Amino acid sequence: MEKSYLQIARAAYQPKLPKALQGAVAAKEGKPTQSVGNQEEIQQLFPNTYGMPVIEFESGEAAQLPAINVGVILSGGQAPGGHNVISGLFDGIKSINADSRLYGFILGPGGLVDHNYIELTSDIIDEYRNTGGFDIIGSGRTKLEEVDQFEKGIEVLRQLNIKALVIIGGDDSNTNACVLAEYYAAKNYGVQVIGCPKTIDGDLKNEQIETSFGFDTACKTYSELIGNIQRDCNSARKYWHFIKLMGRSASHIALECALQCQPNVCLVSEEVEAKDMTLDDVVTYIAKAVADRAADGNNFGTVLIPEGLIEFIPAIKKLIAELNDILAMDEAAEVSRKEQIDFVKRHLSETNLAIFNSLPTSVARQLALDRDPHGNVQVSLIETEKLLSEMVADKLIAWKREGKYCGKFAAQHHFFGYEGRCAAPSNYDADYCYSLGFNATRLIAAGKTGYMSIIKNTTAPAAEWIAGGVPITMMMNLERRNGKMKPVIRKALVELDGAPFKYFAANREEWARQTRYVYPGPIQYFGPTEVCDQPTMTLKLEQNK
Ligand code: FBP
Repeated sequence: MEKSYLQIARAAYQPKLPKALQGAVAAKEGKPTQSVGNQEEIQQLFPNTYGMPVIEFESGEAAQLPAINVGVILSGGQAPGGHNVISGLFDGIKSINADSRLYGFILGPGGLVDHNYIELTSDIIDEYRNTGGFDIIGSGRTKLEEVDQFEKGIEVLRQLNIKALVIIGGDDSNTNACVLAEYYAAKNYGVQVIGCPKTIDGDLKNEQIETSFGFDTACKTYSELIGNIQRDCNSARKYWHFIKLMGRSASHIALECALQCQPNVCLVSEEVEAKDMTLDDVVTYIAKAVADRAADGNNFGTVLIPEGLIEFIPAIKKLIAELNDILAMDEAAEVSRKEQIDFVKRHLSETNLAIFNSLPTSVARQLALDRDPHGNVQVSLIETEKLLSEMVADKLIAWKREGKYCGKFAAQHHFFGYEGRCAAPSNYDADYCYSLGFNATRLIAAGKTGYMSIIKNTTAPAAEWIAGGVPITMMMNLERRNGKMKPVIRKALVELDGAPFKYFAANREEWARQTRYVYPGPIQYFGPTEVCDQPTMTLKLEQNK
């Protein structure tokens, strides 16, 4: 494989570990835990893995442990740092016993079911240390939820003498990890299942999980690009840039990029929902910012749009909920793709049908078409940035006629998502991911199953990070998915009373009218620590640092 100079230099980087993981560990167990919601139901569904304590590792006494074979799966969307989780796992099991082996299942959970795997040897691992991407074994979105799949899985796990499986994924994949852990525990199959918190979306976080890995690098990559656009925009002074940012439902990425770049407008879906805004309210809000700047002679600006916005406009949210139920009906499976729109229209209630018909055809189509395997609308396929800029343009024409606006409006559109998911991990993600993987092997050695690997206190230097595990059931509640109530990890949305949003809200009027752009520049891997090792603004504000 040919490599860039940065790749070669970066391969030699040794990620940092928390002090507690630098030698032998002892597990300190907390009190029994409860799920965040629907406690009785979750306990009934997970009798073997419910109520376990939170674990924190401390330095312990060295012991001779037997070799252990571990399997690893990358699940869902790519996130920077996945390769470091795997190299942390590899180094972790080798430090337990040099004869331990690591197997990677190819292209996500499907690899386990189809018995598609490779052994990850040191030659392979060394090629991928500190690199972005998931290409070492590939990823996939197959949903592990059927007994047949679990049984197919155990066949290959037994064949390879694998005693523990590590699933690196987001909220949905870790929910499945928990279901699998429970199943194998109930059957006494002797295979532990451990999760690792991954997703650029930043929505897998709670009191125990500070952040999901990849969020840091992805936001820094998008912020570099937004900063570059802002320089261009402030140089040419003739365009409004409408920038949609990945992140699925939650607006964490858009908010973090706004904190880093100080754009003129940033929409936060959670606020749109809380204020019960209509699509027209959102358009008016942006058009007002455009008109105000035009009054000062500034016919340029930037608008950040979270990709899930459309789902949070209350009327559209209700429409999507009904569409989900319609698409989950048995008859829906019989309908051809061509007939799908007519099928949903026949079943929609009068109010939702009116909203559906009022949407631009491309948006309506996307909302009515297939869901991903976890039942989510594929929001990355909806061109909200174009929809909004067209509606803003129409409103400005009307305002011009009424004498309320006098300016020029020309828009450019961007969607940043895939550009950041495989970036070379920042120092933060390189260290965090390596620690998550290494730590997972300590949970395995401690005999745990149904836990997620956690690393906390990450705004402090890495040596002071706290390592441990959280029972996955602790993060669960029941939610409606594909027309049925299911146990799932509660998604963390932007909290409107949280410090990151409050900071943004306190400054946004000034950022809207004035030109207060910040240009973060590219991620730096070598150089002064204040340039290379900054955590996200979200994390710093959340932790009051
Ligand atoms: P995960 O939740 O699996 O980490 O995926 C994150 C994500 O990048 C979302 O932000 C985005 O909506 C989605 O994946 C895109 O999915 P796909 O990769 O299938 O196009």
